[in-house]
Amino acid sequence: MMNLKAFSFSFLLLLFFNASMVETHGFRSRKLYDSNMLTEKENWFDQNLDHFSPTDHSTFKQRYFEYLGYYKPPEGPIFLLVGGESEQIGIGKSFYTELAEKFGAAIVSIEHRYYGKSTPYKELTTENLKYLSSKQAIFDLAVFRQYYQELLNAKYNVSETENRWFVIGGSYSGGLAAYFRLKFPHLTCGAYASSAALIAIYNFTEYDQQIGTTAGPECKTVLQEITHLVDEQLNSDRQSIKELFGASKIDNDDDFRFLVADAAALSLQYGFHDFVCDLLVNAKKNGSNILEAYADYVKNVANQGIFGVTLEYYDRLYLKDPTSGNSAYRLWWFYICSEMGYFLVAPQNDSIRSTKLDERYNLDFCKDIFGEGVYPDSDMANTYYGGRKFAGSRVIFTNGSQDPCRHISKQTSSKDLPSYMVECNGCAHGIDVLGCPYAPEDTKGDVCRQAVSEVRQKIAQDIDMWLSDC
Ligand SMILES: *[C@@H]1O[C@H](CO)[C@@H](O)[C@H](O)[C@H]1NC(C)=O
Ligand SMILES: *[C@@H]1O[C@H](CO)[C@@H](O)[C@H](O)[C@H]1NC(C)=O
Ligand SMILES: *[C@@H]1O[C@H](CO)[C@@H](O)[C@H](O)[C@H]1NC(C)=O
Ligand SMILES: *[C@@H]1O[C@H](CO)[C@@H](O)[C@H](O)[C@H]1NC(C)=O
Ligand SMILES: CC(=O)N[C@H]1CO[C@H](CO)[C@@H](O)[C@@H]1O
Repeated sequence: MMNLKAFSFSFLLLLFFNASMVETHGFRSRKLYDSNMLTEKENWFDQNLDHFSPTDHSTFKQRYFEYLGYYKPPEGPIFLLVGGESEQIGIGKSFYTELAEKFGAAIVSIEHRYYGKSTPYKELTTENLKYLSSKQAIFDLAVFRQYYQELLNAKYNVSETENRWFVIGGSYSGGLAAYFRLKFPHLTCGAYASSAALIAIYNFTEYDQQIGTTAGPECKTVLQEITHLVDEQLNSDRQSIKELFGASKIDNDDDFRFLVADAAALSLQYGFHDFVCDLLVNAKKNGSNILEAYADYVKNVANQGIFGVTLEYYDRLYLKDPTSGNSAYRLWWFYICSEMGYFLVAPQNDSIRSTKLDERYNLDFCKDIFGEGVYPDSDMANTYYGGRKFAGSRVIFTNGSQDPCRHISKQTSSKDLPSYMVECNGCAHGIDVLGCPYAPEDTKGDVCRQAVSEVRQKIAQDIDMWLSDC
């Protein structure tokens, strides 16, 4: 959701992707084809609610899935797929599970605390959200790792055995995988962090700038024109412009502005440049109404939740409600608002989004939803995890050349912390895991598929090297 948010894939996207990209972890895909599921059988264990309290020993039920079909007991490695900002419904086939098959690994996948069924509270009041943080989440992984190791030992009648663990995630959960390796290096042999949200940034202006670069000058100009037209019409007739976009229920005008900006950004973040830009550039060239063309696009994207988010994701009145239907949105915003920032503010110069989407907008949004005193401390997050000076080891980072979130991932590459750039038109968020946004027979996708395949080989080599030396 950060707009990272958008780590999401839902049904329609599958039309564009080949089957192997139907994938969950970290990228918030929720709707999977059953045939691609390796398991949907739930398992539960008791997790500590607060890892940092000396006196409170309450627990909650945390959900996980396991798949042992590829496992070569008793020495095969264990791949821990880290749950991110969505509910987990099982383990689906993906590049991650291909790797597990290659290495004879057991696969375990754990749902993130508070999301899906792993929630300690029914009502997500701000008070009840106090145990939702990345710190608690990585301690969850540590506790689970010990628990599951014993469970597996019992299952195979071995004792005192320690399998080689490897943690894997993408986007937000890619960041968690890297943080886990950083804080608990003795519990893993390494981590693979795809398009990871690693560095906290308060004013995340690079996001809008990268969207502009990815869109290209022609499309960017049309997007800016749309922003301008929307701003004008909000001043003259705010109801009818919202109606045009099918978004009458978003009362706050700036929330609406955010929706207008984000709907285009989502396509670009996921490599679907043509999906939005061809439409707009054509409409502009043939003299049709660009606002109407774009409004139709936004309705399509937001009503159907094509990128995993619907109108409610932008609507503070909805988000405010601690019992609202889609709790994942509220949970994600709490993380943004209380910890990391990633405020998608308009850059000072040449922005695509409305300049009204500034720091103040974001702070008010957080305050309206969660109450006074909830605001992020990005500096503190970077102090805790390292930020640009991330000092972990044996973490593989990847980033897509067109992904706006690459700017919060690892900036440099070194032997112990390799960072691979997957470079092509369409190489965007999670590209190495999700695969190319082209149909298999589309020759336009050849460059992309080649780039993905090369990086995947490097990833497998690194994992091989670290597992054999662990
Ligand atoms: C472990 O031991 C139990 C009891 O001795 C036995 O029933 C089971 O088949 C064994 N499992 C494996 C995987 O060897
Ligand atoms: C964020 O941007 C605002 C201007 O929009 C500026 O006043 C503020 O100092 C910036 N904050 C940080 C932490 O960079
Ligand atoms: C102009 O382009 C838009 C977007 O591609 C298309 O939907 C529309 O039919 C075109 N109109 C004309 C008159 O060609
Ligand atoms: C503002 O953006 C334009 C277009 O990208 C660029 O040409 C110009 O140099 C920028 N100005 C500043 C002050 O950064
Ligand atoms: C922001 C960014 O692009 N980060 C890195 C992505 O990966 C390449 C290749 O290692 C790096 O050079 C980039 O700095």
